[in-house]
Formats: sequence, C-alpha cells, structure tokens
Amino acid sequence: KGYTVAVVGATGAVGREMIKTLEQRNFPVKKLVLLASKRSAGKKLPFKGEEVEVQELRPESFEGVDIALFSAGGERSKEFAPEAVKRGAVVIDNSSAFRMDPDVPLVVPEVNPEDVEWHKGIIANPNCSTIQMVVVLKPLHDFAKIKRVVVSTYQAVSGAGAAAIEELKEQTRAVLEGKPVPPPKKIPKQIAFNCVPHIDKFFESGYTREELKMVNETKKIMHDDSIKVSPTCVRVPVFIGHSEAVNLEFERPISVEEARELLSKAPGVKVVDDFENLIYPTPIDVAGKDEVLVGRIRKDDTIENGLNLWIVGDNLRKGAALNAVQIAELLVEKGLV
Ligand code: A2P
Ligand code: 11C
Repeated sequence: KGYTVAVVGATGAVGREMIKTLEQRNFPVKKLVLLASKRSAGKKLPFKGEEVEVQELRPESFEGVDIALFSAGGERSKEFAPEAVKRGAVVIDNSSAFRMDPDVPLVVPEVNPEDVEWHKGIIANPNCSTIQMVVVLKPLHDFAKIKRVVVSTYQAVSGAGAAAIEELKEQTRAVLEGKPVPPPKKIPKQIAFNCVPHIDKFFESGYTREELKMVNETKKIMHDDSIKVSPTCVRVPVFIGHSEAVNLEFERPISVEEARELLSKAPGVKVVDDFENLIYPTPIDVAGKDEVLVGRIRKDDTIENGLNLWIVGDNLRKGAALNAVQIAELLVEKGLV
C-alpha cells in the first residue's frame, strides 16, 4: 500500500531535503524513484535504511509514478513535467516554470489548501522567500487587511543550490587562509564576508526576478491582487535559513498583542519574541525546523496602522521540500491522487 513517488533533482540541495522529509513524515511511499542528470546515474542515496539508486531523468522514468516532486530547475520542469502528467503522475513543481500559469494552482497548505482541488496535473510550490512570508501574513491579513508590505530579505546561499553552498565554503576558507578568493560562479559577487543585493536576473525596471516573485506569488496565494509588495532581496553569507525584515501597513487597526495572539495560533508559525530576555529568531535557530519563526513584533508609529516584524524560515524545508511534501499529503487526504 502506498504511492510510487519520484524525486526529480534528487541529488540537489532541495532534492535531498525532499527525500529526508518524505522519510521523516512517514509519507506512504511504496516505491521511491530518484532522478537526476546523467552525471549522477548510479549514485546511491539513503531512504528508510536502504540505498536507492539514482537514475538518469528521461520521459519514460515516469511510467507507474503517482506523485513526482520536481526540483531540478525550470528548464527540466518545462520539459519533463508534461511527460510525467501524460503518464498519469501528479507533479508538484518547486521551480518557477508554472507558478504564474492561471491553470496551475500555487499552494501553501496553511494559506490556500483549497487550491489543490482544481489542479490539472501540475501544482506549483512557491519561492522560498514567498512561502515563509505568506504563512505569517495570512492570519494578519484576515484580521486587519494588509494594504502594503515592504520587505527586505537576507537569503541563505543554499537557496542557490548545492554548488552555492560549496562556493561560500571555498571563498570563506580562502579569505581566512589569506589566499586569492576563487571567482564567483553561482552567486554573482563574492559572498564570503559580503552581502549581494542581486538574486536571479535583473529586469529593465531595476528589480530582480526574485523580487518580482515575492510581488506576484503573494497576490496569487493570498487571492488578493490589492496587496502591494515592495521587496529588496539580498544574499547573505548564511548556509541555511532565509530572514526577512517586514513592514506591514493595514487597512484596520491591529495591536502588537493582537498580532502576537493571532500568530501564536497560526499553523506552521512559532512566535519567538521576547526582546527583554534577548529572544528573537535567527537562521541558526531555524535550520532543520518545520515552523516559520517570527519575532521583533513591534508597532510602526510612522504610519496609521503599521507593524514591523522579523520572519525566519528554513528555505530548504518550509521554503521548498516540506511545503512540497505537505502538498502531497493534502492530495492524499483529499483523495486527489
Ligand atoms: P545532478 O546532481 O546530476 O547535476 P541544485 O539545485 O542543488 O543545484 O540541484 C539541482 C538538481 O537538478 C540536481 O539533482 C541535478 O542533478 C539536477 N539536474 C541538473 N541538471 C539536470 C539535467 N539536465 N537533467 C536532470 N537533472 C538535472
Ligand atoms: C534563492 N529563492 O534563495 C531562491 C531559490 O524560484 O524556486 C528558489 C528559486 C525559485 O536563491
């Protein structure tokens, strides 16, 4: 009993976390199919005490697959997700390939679980910085209606994949050893001992694609085109855990106490907020955790109904693998697979 589950991009930073999450949450896996590039074919990865061999991704890989979790980049998703659907699989896609497609639901289970019901084969998993922000925004929005969000992110290198993690290690080692720093590859400028306000490509407007993802995905997930989002996305020398400084402007009044109360009841969120005892979340606290942590909740007196907060989430887990597995769990729960 159970499902045949494929992980596409199994050897990547998110793919490995997907395998771990399926195991930890005891998802009903009958058979696990691990797919990656030709380079990784034959490699073995652990799952529930066994070694599963990685296979080269091909259209035929999806024969007999019930659920396919994709995290191998947008190009692979565009090419292979339709192949998987053709063979009867439901695809949960972590890339940006289909997120804004009106025929594809974009789902965060704590926010818009009902959207899985109208899927036509593909369900998109939002960008990591969007996911951790909307789980916190949703209960506040329902209470006092958010008009505008100003957000600055502090994003970990693992968001850019396994090679970017190595890049931070190598550059840091070189700096500490007084050697020449290897040239940037995955991150556009030196990331060791630096901050880089450039994630994904630039558009003519001067905004980056990562920033526009936060603008557009937030509206789609929250079902509200009126929410204005003004983002600045920055890469910082952290391995795991994206942080976000968020300024919120509401239509109606909301106090710090009300916000804290709402967030302490919100699914997937944990309030870590006690400045008098120097308690607030940091990326190191969140790495490996499922919950999105929120702290530094305070009034913004420069606007009429304003709050400031600090949101920290594990970008590989809630930001990617966990959210995807939660979508799979929803499909099972609702009998949609
Ligand atoms: P591989 O390890 O064989 O290159 P990350 O986001 O950490 O960089 O991981 C990307 C994932 O996508 C890896 O599992 C990688 O496999 C996979 N991938 C990259 N290019 C291809 C491709 N052309 N076909 C299949 N999988 C790919
Ligand atoms: C980053 N947020 O931290 C990106 C990674 O659209 O799924 C995820 C990119 C995406 O670099």
